[in-house]
Amino acid sequence: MAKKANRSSATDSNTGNGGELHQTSQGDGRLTTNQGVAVSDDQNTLAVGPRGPQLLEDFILREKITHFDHERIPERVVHARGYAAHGYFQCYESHGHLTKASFLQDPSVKTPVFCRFSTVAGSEGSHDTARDVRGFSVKFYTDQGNYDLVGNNIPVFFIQDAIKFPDLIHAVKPAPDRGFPQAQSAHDSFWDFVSLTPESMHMLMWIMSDRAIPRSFRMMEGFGVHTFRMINTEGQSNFVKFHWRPKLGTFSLIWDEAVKIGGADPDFHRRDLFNAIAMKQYPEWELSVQVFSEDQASKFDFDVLDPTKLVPEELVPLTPLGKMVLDRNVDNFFSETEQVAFCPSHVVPGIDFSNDPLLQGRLFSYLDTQLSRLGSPNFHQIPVNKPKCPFANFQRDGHMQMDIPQGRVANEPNSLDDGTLREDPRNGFQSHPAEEAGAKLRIRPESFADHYTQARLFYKSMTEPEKRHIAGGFGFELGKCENAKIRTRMLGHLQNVDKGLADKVAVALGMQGQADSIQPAVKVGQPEPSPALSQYAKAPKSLTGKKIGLLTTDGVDAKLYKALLKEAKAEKAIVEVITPTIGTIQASNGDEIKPDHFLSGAPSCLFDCVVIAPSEANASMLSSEAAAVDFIRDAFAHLKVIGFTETASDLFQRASVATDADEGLVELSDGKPQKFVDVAKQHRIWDREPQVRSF
Ligand code: HDE
Repeated sequence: MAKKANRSSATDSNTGNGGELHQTSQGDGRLTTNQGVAVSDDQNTLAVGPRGPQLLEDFILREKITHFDHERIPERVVHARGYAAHGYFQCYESHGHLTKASFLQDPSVKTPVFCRFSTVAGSEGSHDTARDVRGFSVKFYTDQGNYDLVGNNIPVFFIQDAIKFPDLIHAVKPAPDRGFPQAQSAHDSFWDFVSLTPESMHMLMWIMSDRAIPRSFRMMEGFGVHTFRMINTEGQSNFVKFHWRPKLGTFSLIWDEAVKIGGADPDFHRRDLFNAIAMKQYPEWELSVQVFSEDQASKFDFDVLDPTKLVPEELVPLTPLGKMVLDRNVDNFFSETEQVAFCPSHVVPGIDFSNDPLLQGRLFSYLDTQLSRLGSPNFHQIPVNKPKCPFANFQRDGHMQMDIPQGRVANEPNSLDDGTLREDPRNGFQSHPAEEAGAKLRIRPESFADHYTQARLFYKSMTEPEKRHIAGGFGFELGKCENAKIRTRMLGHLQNVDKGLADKVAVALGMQGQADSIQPAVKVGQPEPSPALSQYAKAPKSLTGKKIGLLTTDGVDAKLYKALLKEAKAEKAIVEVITPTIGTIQASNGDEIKPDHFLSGAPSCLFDCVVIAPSEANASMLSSEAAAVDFIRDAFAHLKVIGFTETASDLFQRASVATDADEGLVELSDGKPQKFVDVAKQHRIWDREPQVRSF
C-alpha cells in the first residue's frame, strides 16, 4: 500500500537503543556549510588584503554567526535547570485487571523511557543543590503512543487551583525590580505569598525538610501528585496515585553541605547521574500505585482531588507495577534534554484524569508552553519527542515541518483516497464517562478547607533529626525575610501545625511569643504518624552508589589504598583520591596513583564519607593547608563517618576534632578499612548533630 498522510513508523525513529537513527549525519570528515559546501578556511574571514576591510559577501561567516546568534531558545518558565537520561520501563507482571495501558501488560517488554529531573525556581545556569522541589518527569514511548508522567519528588503541591500558579512562581522567582534572589525561596515575596495562602502549609513542611535537598537524583522518590484514573478493558475505573521509589534508598544533604556544594560543584546532581550511568551503575526506581475506588475515596477524611493532600500508605498500601532503569546518557544535551517536551495531557488508553483542579489547569498549560518554548506545533517531530509507534493524522504545515506528507487528501472524512486514515473506535483513546453536573461557579470546595492536619501528619511522622532540620529550614528561610510581619504570620501558621515546631522556629528567630493568631477554617485533626513519610526511618544501611573521599599525599600506604578500593568495590561504592596537587603521586610501594581531585577543588562536602591518610613524610605539609583543616571540620559538622590513620593526628588537632569524639571516627589500623566501611553504611552520625549546631 502506498504511504499515506504523514505516517511515521518505529523504523524511521530512534528505537531507544543507541540513538544512532536520529543522529545528524556526521558527514564524510570534511567541514561544510549547512548547504554541504566544503569549507577551505575556518580561521579567517574573507577580507580585502591581509589588513583590509571584511566582505559582506562572506556567506560562510554570515551563516556561521547567524546560526550562533540564534542558538538559545527560551528556557522553561519553571523547571529550567534539568538533567535527563534514557532507559527503559519493565512491568513485573500483567496489570490488566487495573488498566488496559499496553506498557503495563507484558513483563517481557521493555518500554523505552526518557527521564528528566529538575529544580523549579532557578534558571538554567543556577546550581543543582538549591532548596527546592525536584521535577521527576518520565516519557514512556509505548506502542500505544507517548505517555508522560510529569511528577515531583514531593507528593503534594503548594496550591489547589491552577489560577494561582503564576502568582506562586512570580513570588518565588527573582523580584522583577532587582532581578534577584536566584534559585531560592528564602526571601520576602515567597514567604509573603505562602503565608497568605494557608493551603501551602503542607507543602511548606516538605520543602523545609531534607526532601528539598536530595543527595542525588538517584536517591530521590517521585510522585505523580494528583489522583489519576486507571481503566481496564471492561471500562472499570479506579483512582490511583503514582509513586517512584529509588532502589538505592532516599537520602539527602545537610543544609550547610548543600550551600557549600553549590559553590564547589554547581553541577553536583547532573555530574552524579551522568557518571553513574557512564560507569554502568544504572539507577533504578520501582513504580507503584495506590489504588482506591471512588467509593473508598468518598470515605477518606480529606478530598483526593485536592493536590495538597496525600493518601497515607497506612490507608492504601502501594501496589508495585514495575521498574525503571536509566542506562544511557544523552548524546546531545540541547537536542534531547532541552528540547524534550513533557505534557501531563500525553496519556494512553487505560490512563485518565481526575477532576483535580490543578491537574486540569496543567492539561492546558504544558502544550501551550511547548509552543512558545520550542516555537512550533511540530515539536512532536523532534526526535526525543517523537512517538516510537506509527502515528499519522491530517495536521499539516507549520514552522519547521520535518515530514513530507504524501497524497492529495488532508481531511477526514473523505472518499477520495482508499488508503486513508480512519478512526479506531475499539482501541482509540476513550475518556472515562464520568457523570458531571452542577452550577458554573468560581468556588473552592469545602472539602479542600483543612490546611493543617496533613502538615501536622508529616511533621509527626519524622524522626528527631528530620524534625530538627525542618525547624532549621524554617528558621533559615524566615530569617532571610526582611519584613517582620511575614515572620509573625508564618509563626501563627506553624502554631496550628505543631506547637513544638512553632516554638523551635520562634527560638531560632529570637521571636518567642510573637506569633500572629490565625484561626483555622476547620478543626485541625490529630493524625497518627505515618512512618512511610520519613526518609530516615526506612533508609537502607548501605554504601552502594555512594562516594568515599580519600584525602592523602605522596607516599600513601599502598596496602590501605588497595584494601579501601577492594572494600568499596564490594559495596558498589567508589573511592576518589584527593591530594594537595593534582599531579601523579607514588604509593609506599612505588605504584603510581593519578588523583581525581586537588585539595582546594574538592572539599569534603562532595563525598558521603571520608578517609584522611597522609604519608608520615607529608603529614605536616598537609596540616599546614587550611583546606585540609576545613576538610575535616566540615566532614565532622556534616555528620560524616571519618576514617583516619595515625599520621593524620596533627591535622585533627588543628581542626579541633577529637579522634575519639564518637563512633563515626574510625581509625584504620594496620591498613584495614573494613570497620570504617561498616560504620559508613549508616550514612551519617545523627547523634553528633546536637553538638555541632542548634538548628
Ligand atoms: Fe509544572 N510546568 N505546572 N508542575 N512541571 C512546567 O512545562 C504548570 C506542577 C512539573 O522536565 C512547564 O515544559 C502549571 C505540578 C515538572 O521538562 C509549565 C501548574 C507538578 C516540569 C508548567 C504546574 C509539576 C514542569 C514549564 C499548576 C508535579 C518539568 C516548562 C497548575 C506534579 C518538565 C514545561 C520537564 C514544567 C506549568 C504545577 C511538575 C509552564 C500551570 C503540581 C516535573 O507548563
